[in-house]
Amino acid sequence: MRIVDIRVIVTSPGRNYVTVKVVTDGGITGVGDATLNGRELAVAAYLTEHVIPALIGRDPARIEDTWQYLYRGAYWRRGPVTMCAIAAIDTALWDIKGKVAGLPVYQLLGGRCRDGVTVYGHANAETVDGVVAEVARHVELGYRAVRVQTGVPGLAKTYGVSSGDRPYEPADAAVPTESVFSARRYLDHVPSVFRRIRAEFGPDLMLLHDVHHRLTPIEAARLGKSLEPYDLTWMEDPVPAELPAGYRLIRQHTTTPIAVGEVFNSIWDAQQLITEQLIDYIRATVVHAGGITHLRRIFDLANLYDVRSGSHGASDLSPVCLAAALHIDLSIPNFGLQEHMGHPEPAEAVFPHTYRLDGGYLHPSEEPGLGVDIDEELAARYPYRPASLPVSRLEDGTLHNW
Ligand code: KDG
Ligand code: MG
Repeated sequence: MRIVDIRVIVTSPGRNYVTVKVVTDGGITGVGDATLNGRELAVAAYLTEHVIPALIGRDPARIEDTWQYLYRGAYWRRGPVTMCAIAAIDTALWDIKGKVAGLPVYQLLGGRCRDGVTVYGHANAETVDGVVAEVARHVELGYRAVRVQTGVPGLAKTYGVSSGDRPYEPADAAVPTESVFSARRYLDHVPSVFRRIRAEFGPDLMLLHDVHHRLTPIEAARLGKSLEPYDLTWMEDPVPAELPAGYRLIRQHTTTPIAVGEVFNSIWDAQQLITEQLIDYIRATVVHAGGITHLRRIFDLANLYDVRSGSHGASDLSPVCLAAALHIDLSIPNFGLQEHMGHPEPAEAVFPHTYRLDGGYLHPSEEPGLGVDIDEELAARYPYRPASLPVSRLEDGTLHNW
């Protein structure tokens, strides 16, 4: 079997997505997600100019060798653009292998380790009353775990909170918009939100919160400590992860579990946090961390150190990525939680899929391969629209982490 064509499909059914379709001489095709929010065309160009020409004529069955060829074989390696491109090709090759074998990908990965994939949904609102209603809506839908984000008094816009009644979408303009953050206002407010939510919903519901890299280590330690009475499942990305020592400091002060890694691209980004047991959940996922092949490697390392998976699953990770993530989630021993934000309605149609949500569980497709595709004709009706992630400043105008 040979690869005869690889198409890069850029489409915007409600938001931008980049998808590769690998075509083989026998007619079997595979898909992979290559979306890097706000930097989509950089990945598309890397694929078109540097990756695809080298892959035509290769045997699609050689997944590991192709991964090594694209990673080790490139002198300029790692980084989000490169790793998204590798991820997309790798995912598509697993899809092809499943179709050739006549098996869903999770069977190729060792088979089922659980009955379903526990997911967490997103409850967000500007006010505490509003977010209570949103959590109630998720509980009604069957979710067993909910991420809670609210506005902060005194700040015009807060990460994770929708504007109006549209689903939350941070990539909101062609040129980055700006918002203002204050650690003092944020730290004063967040514990009161979780006090209320825990009181309203009792002890069973798993609660999560995303700090989105906004705090310093000592501020994060204070937040973790103040949230302990409300028994969070995790506090996410409390500080940027360039400096793992920051997590050592947070750990010395709080037992609130920590989840990190949605921006990680490789096992090397996660190695120290995992091997020093500085985190509880590793949030790397298929599209940003080198595909199914490499993510399995990260989760295997995590398993040795009692760190569980908690894969990123925001709406900018396409249904192709989610489909692939579910096959991994089902088949690894150390699964923790899977994020489930859902996708814009037109995207659900552009990416026909057979994974399904049942109560608080997602179930991967039972079809051979990943069980997801891209309708290229429909995709062509949604042309790319430039959209950037915002930037964040402190109240005095200093540029901060978004
Ligand atoms: O593209 C960036 C988003 O995927 C990210 O901001 C979402 O932090 C996020 C999350 O936890 O879903
Ligand atoms: Mg996050």
